[in-house]
Amino acid sequence: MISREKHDRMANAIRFLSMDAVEKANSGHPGLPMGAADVATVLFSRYLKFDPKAPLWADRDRFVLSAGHGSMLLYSLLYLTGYEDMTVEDLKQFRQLGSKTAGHPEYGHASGIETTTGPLGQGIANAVGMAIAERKLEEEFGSDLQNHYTYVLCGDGCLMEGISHEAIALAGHLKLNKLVLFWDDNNITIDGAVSLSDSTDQIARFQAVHWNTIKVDGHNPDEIAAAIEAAHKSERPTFIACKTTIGFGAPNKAGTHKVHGSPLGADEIAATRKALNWESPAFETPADVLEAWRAAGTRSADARKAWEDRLAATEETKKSEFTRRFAGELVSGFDAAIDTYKKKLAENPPTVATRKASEDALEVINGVLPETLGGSADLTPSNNTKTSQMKSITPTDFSGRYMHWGIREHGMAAAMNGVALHGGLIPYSGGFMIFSDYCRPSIRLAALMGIRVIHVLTHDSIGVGEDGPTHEPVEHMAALRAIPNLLMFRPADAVETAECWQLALQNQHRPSGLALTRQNLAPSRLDYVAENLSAKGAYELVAADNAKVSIFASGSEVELAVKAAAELKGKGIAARVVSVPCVELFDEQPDDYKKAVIGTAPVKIGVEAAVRQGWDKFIGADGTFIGMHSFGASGPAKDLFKHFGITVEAIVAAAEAKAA
Ligand SMILES: Cc1ncc(C[n+]2csc(CCOP(=O)(O)OP(=O)(O)O)c2C)c(N)n1
Repeated sequence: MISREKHDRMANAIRFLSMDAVEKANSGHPGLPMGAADVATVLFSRYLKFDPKAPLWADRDRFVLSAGHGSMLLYSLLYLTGYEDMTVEDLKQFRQLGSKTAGHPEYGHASGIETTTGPLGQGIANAVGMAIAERKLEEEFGSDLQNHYTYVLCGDGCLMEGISHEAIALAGHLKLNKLVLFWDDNNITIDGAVSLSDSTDQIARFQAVHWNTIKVDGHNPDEIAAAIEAAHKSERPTFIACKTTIGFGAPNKAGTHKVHGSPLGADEIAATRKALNWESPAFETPADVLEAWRAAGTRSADARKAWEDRLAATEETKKSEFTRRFAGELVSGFDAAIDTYKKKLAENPPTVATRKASEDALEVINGVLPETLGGSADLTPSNNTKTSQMKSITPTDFSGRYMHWGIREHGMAAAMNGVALHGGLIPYSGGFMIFSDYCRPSIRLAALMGIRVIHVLTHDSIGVGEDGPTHEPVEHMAALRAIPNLLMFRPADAVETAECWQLALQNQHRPSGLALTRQNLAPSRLDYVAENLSAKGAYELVAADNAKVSIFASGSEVELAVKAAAELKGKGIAARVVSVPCVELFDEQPDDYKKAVIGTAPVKIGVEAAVRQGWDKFIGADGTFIGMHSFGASGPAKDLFKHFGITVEAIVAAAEAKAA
């Protein structure tokens, strides 16, 4: 039992480390760690199941600091509870270049940071994904191996962001009862009082989406503890509104926005020391307090050992499957399954839309990889993401493998990040490519974190047709290609689609997007080739001796390029075709490969039903680009391609004009 006095001193240790680190960095947010220190102390010292000696323990509780600007709260906790890779030195390096203690928590910088937070609201949705993963894996592997809570701490800002609503509505619907959200209800944001911009009744809001709601004094450890215990008994996710004072303890600045985003200053820190009766110098935690915190850090060591014993005693096949899944490794027969499928495609190359080709590839993939968690943002029949193996997940049945995310692209993408971060599952989504804009912040974070989430982005150009310009991506390929570490695939036919899926799955530390067509495409890869030709990002599809013209194209425009090359040949102009399924992978090839692919033909033409941006690396500034220069339009797809001049004739004419 932790006495009130001890609790207060433990919480104050967080407050002072946070104040001191922000002061030293002369940058950061002391207000949240000071205000939320009591909530965090109760959670970490009494309830959170974690072991700093085994930070990746698959059955640990997850803690997400959604209000990432309060990062010093998390760093203080990691240091105090005894994570070996978080030292006082690290705290002193807060916000410095190359330090683990970045301005906002960054996944991978130090153990115990479960996700990258900072963009408000993302952490809530990540946590929903983690809770989904836990529930799904408990269903699959049993509660002996998976049975943990997901806790998340958010502020007013997280709750104002729209993504929070997408996430909590889904969590309430799915009855994710092992999800507990603490709201640091301090009434303050950057501009001042919350009342400047919001008057939401948050309790009513959470009740409306079927959460269990509890209100506590966020500085009263007994009330906080009682709320957590009530949450553990709930059949729904629990929202704990914790009334707190931002910057708690600072005599002159607490309760004001002045403590939100700037150091307290030496005078105010000295006054806080006095007010909280804290005598230790900066960055020093009194021995008895550190000891209490270290004891909190060893609380779950026995539970972890017991879990390891249970895993060791698990039947061999199940055990190795569980271990493989959490290591993120694919089954050994995965590549062989794709290879067999490629052989089958070569026997009878299909004319299909790549969204359909993706479904066919997924039929093979989902047959061999039980860890895929498919889904769609309410576009299942259009995205073709649900294969025969996939039963829908429902609030009462998590034995399925298919998520109906609802019309919530942003929440979906962020929750998928949470699923991937949790481990044990590979999430892939479905959505219209145009609405990648709606989930771009989460795709960006997946890329920043280096996690494997896969976005199936169908209806990838004016090929959408009648739905018109609101639904026709134009700048999206370029915009997505601009995100570092994201692999954007735009396959040209069924074989490339299978290859791109293979690459997306093999890349354990990168997210991927697959841009897929609505309209049918003629096959461009007619012969079986064992090698994954898409792996180099771009390759010569049609060769020509002494080529005068090189045509570079991706996706649906490869078919046009191939036809144009054949016509040019008939006219005595030698033209080669390069298929470009993934610009990022091409960029990573050695220079001599890139040179060979770009070739020496004097005329270079790029074809993609999208904006030119990015294509100059293939065709040069003086190359010809056949693509989009404006928004699309509504009409049958074939009329649109003609209207916007993306045709075989246009390619041939451009080549003739320049090759002459
Ligand atoms: C999506 C997003 N928009 C804006 C910001 C910048 N920002 C950081 S903290 C903050 C205010 C948050 O207020 P609150 O959640 O109440 O935090 P507190 O003031 O209690 O620390 C803002 C606007 C951000 N990090 N993310």
